[in-house]
Amino acid sequence: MRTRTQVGIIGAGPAGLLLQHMLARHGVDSVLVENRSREYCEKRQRAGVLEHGTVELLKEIGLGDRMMREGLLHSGIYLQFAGERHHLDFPSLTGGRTLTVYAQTEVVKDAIAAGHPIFFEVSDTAVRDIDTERPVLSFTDADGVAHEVECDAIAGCDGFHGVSRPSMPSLRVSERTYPFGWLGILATVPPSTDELIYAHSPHGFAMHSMRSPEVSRLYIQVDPDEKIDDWSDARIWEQLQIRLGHPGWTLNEGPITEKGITPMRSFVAEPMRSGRLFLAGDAAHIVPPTGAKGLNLAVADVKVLADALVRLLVEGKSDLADAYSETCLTRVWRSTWFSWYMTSMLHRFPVSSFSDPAEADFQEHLQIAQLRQVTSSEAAARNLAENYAGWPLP
Ligand code: RFL
Ligand code: PHB
Repeated sequence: MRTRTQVGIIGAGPAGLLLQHMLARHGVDSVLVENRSREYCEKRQRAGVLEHGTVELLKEIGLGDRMMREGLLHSGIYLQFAGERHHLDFPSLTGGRTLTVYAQTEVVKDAIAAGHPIFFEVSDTAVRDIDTERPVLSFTDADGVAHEVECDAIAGCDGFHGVSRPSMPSLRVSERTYPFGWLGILATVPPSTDELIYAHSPHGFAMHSMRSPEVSRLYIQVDPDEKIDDWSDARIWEQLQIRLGHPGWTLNEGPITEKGITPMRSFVAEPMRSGRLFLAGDAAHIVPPTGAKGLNLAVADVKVLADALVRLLVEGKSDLADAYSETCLTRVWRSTWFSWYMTSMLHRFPVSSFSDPAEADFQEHLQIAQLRQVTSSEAAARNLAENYAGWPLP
């Protein structure tokens, strides 16, 4: 079946869904294809922290009502190390910027509920003719019908394992793989803390986040090749108690409803555009989760892309589309730096990751020195807070 739309979008993650919604508000029509089911997309557990700018954007585009009712407003984080726990107050350090804890999966649900055209459970997604003004998005729908959609532009919002990035003719890739992963759990137990806790400990990093007044989200650093089956619930709680433990504070335990291991890597592909194919979100870049930047970066990309496509397709001007890659990459590299900084400061690097064991000791001392700086110097704290709370959206 041959059809036509203005923008073909691949991927029903936050990037693709929010792009579709922003385009629709400007009268630009689109078709979105997703290879998973709607139920899978709405259940997948991922990020949880929305930057100030992301929250403002969701409100502006009419997707903020439930977030404003159910999201948890946060004014900072705790940093814990060497038996100390310090609070960083973001509003006073950043001139009023706050964070909202509202799960990515809820943002996805809200955007799908907006009701724009989405084909779930597609297969054989492919793009061609991206160097022409009529690129084609092809796929087979859930009923087995083959589609060819002629577009003015295609947005590759299909995550790290999608088909868009491999369709780009030439890319420069920068990459770092960290020698650890994160084991994350969801537990039915009220959070034991008012703000997120990032803990550096001799046993490895741990973090306490949350999803609601009834549900906690917690993470521990593990070896990247660990198997989740080797981690019983009791073993996970034991490590969380050791790593997050603090005098006078209790970590409440509860039933674990979900657990999984995510490897930690940084990845940036440049440029983010070739002809009429534009990459956005995880399709173009991955950051380790320590800085809570992945989702927010995907949102920033599609804000820039929506503006560029409206300008191109409604006003007939290509200036913003031509600048798309460069505009996004400035922020991408800033987030990549911040995610590296948080990751390097907070994790325990295995001795095997150094050529000389004395270097492991050296690294550990540098980390503590850096944490002391961030928790005692207002200038250092402000640097962390400004980056964590996020920069205004373009
Ligand atoms: P997504 O969310 O990965 O969405 C991409 C969508 O594209 C679909 N897709 C295809 N559809 C059609 N045809 C194809 N050939 C396709 N190939 C793929 C996929 O099914 C999917 O629905 O990318 P997007 O929209 O760019 O959003 C980015 C964020 O999801 C991501 O940056 C963060 O969630 C990263 N991330 C985390 N970030 C945090 O800040 N904190 C976290 O705790 C956190 N946990 C995570 C994460 C990423 C994970 N991934 C990608 C493995 C945990 C995991 C498991
Ligand atoms: C989460 O709530 O899942 C979360 C929060 C902060 C991070 C990473 C993940 O840095």
